[in-house]
Amino acid sequence: ESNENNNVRGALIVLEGLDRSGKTSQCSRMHSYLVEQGIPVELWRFPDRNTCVGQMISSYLANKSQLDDQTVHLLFSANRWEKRSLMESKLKSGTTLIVDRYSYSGVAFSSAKGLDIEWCKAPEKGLLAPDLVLYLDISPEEAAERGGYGGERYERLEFQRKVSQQYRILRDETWKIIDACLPLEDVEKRLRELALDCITDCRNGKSLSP
Ligand code: DGP
Ligand code: NA
Ligand code: NA
Repeated sequence: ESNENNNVRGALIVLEGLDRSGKTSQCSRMHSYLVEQGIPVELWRFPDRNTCVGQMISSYLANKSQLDDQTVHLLFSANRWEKRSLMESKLKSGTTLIVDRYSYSGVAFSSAKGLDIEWCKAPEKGLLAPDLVLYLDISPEEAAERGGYGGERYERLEFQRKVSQQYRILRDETWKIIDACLPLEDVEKRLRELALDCITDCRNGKSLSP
């Protein structure tokens, strides 16, 4: 009843964390749960490897092509920009988006290579701001012990340590930090609660910010 224009919108919910933090499986669990609750929701991820830009990124990550750090940074950003208008229309039409990685990954991974952090942030400006950032917190050492680093370019302990430091610089008081080493079900439950609260706030008229 609080929404006079009937413009109930979906929530933009982002999950971030190191490789092997459990993000991807938690995203899909959250997605299934929200579907069961009858909430209009889609599961997205970045990089989106399905687009032409995404295929360039994928080949770079697989070490099948070489690109300099600035170039690949801008490709990751372009990959988010190419989905921006679809993202906006989904949210405005009431669909909640669960997004596995977003601009924070962009800045954390590239600045971990030594690129200037402000330079890294610049191309992300103007993308839609998330309503909720959920950070799955795990030390690089614990993540590495989980095994199954897939062999992609960034999946090395030394580099993940640097990424972890950059995430620390980026995080602010609005982020929700979840201990990724708790039992899977506890992590899942906490994420659900936070997501449901956020979806409710958005339905009650919290506006979409650039
Ligand atoms: P994923 O598909 O979530 O495993 O991501 C692939 C790898 O790419 C992973 O190591 C994280 C990294 N990554 C994700 N987004 C970005 C980005 O925007 N910029 C950079 N440099 N790396 C990213
Ligand atoms: Na990965
Ligand atoms: Na992942």
